[in-house]
Amino acid sequence: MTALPRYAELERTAEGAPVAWGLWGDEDDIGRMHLITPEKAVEGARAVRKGAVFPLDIPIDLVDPAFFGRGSTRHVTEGHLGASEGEPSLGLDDKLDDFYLQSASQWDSLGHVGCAFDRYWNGRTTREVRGGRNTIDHVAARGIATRGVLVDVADLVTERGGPGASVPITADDLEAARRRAGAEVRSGDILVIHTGYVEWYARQAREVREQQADGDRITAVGLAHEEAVAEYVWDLGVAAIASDAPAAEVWPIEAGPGATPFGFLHRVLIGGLGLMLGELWNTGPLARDCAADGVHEFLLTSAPLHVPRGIGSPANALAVK
Ligand code: UVW
Repeated sequence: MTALPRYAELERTAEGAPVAWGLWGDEDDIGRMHLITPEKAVEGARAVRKGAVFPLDIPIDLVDPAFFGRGSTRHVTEGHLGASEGEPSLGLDDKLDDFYLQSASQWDSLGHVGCAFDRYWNGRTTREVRGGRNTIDHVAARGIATRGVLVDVADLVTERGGPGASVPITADDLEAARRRAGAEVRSGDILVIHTGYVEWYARQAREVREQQADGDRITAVGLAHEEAVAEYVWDLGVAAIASDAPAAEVWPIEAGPGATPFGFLHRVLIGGLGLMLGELWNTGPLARDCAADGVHEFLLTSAPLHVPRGIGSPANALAVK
């Protein structure tokens, strides 16, 4: 395809949000995922050198209580073929009760948050998204295999008060971490950002977890609410970004007229720029390996659940070095 416009060339909504609607045609549902071509899978595979595999999903029930008013997943095992509960049986089945597709390591599809009220990626309405436009099944049908690059900001986050505090990561922080890693980022890569949040969360007592689960009290590290972040990510050329933070962006969001539209970056990144967000990924072991061997690139694969009209999905992601 022809080169993408630079961020500065993008159209703007009346509110000042950059929009890339129509860039991949009016029928597009996946936005920047188009940048992941067969050549990117080959490029990712070339980054595999030692056969080390890093599963990037946290346990499905690690986040408890659930964030943002969602239900907490409960795993239930049942006897198969009519076996009585609790009795020895020939077989077993199981299910996840109250399983929210965004409750653990996840992808936010382009149907998750709109650029403005009732205006989702590519100008779609809420009704159209509920009907299956911009939804995760379009990505699930392709699968994801590309080159991944990890940037590690965990130390600076700790210095600034820790991942469980409202610590913004700026575009300059990301660029400094990229330079430290000596990692070139190329078109169609997925940028994985290690903040330390998930591992910090796993160590917390119930009281802190309850505070993090409360939408009015949660404080969490994430991308800064500033336009420079959107510009940096767009011009970097990545297909998507993922991190171990609960909402990718710093929390709480900023409301009020002066804060629109960058006070809630989901609106700009997902709804305006067509960029899927990975959240709550298990980045710690991968980050430590990258620090140890100095190699920050890898093959990144992810198979979102094929849920027709799905808004999010477990990431089912692997990094292979
Ligand atoms: C919100 O949209 C609040 O968060 P998430 O992206 O985790 O679903």
